Amino acid sequence: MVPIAVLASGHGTNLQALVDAARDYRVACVISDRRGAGALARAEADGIPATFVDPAAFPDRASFDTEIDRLINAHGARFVVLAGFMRILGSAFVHTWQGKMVNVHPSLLPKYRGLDTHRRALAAGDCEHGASVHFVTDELDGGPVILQATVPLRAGDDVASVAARVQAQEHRVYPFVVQLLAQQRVTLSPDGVLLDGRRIDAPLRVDAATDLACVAA
Ligand code: NHR
Ligand code: GAR
Repeated sequence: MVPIAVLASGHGTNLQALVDAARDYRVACVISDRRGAGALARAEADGIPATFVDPAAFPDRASFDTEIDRLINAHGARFVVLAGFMRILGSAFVHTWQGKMVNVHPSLLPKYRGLDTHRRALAAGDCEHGASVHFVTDELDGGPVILQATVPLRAGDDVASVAARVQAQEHRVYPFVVQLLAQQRVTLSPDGVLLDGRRIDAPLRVDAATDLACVAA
């Protein structure tokens, strides 16, 4: 089983989904930049080493990143999976893990990079929204997208109803993509994202009704 590191700042529902669906990978460690993050408690409950790394304890961002990198390696992790991780990582760290680090972002990228995505999609009157799983590069929320899960936006929706609908899809597709990474079926090349060695021209696209077994069959 391929060891992965999960970086999380929040409740850790994506971490939980990753743990519960693990097959060819295993969560070797959880690292958080927030003391008391739900993700740390969930990890401990599952017997996974969990570490809070206090950004305030480091003189600059680069030395914080170096400590994260040390922990990841100490646990033998081969992939870094950002799951609601809210701290921007510097270019040295990103280059070290290029092609081995992914993020789930709550929008249909390239729409709504950055924060507060659900409010922005609602304010724009979009009828479709969703989540994207992408390789992490220096360009914030700008790395090559592997897969997108779409959800409808409906009259009467608010940020909470949309967040719940998007997160239900995140919990389904993120473990699926991490499984493909662990199997080395999805890789990053200079040409872009490869699936089974062939370049995908556009992100894989699914919705709640899609049978994921058919996506990369
Ligand atoms: N790091 C790099 N280099 N590239 C990416 O694409 C990254 C990244 C680190 C995190 C997740 C991302 C998201 O899914 C992510 C992608 C935090 C911020 C942010 O502004 C932006 C994007 C993401 C995560 N963080 C502030 C900071 O100064 C802090 C904001 C806060 O604490 O509320 O680090 O959306
Ligand atoms: C997820 O919805 C994820 O897409 C989002 O935060 C949530 C984390 O939930 N990520 C970001 O906003 C990154 N900036 P979780 O802690 O329950 O997995």
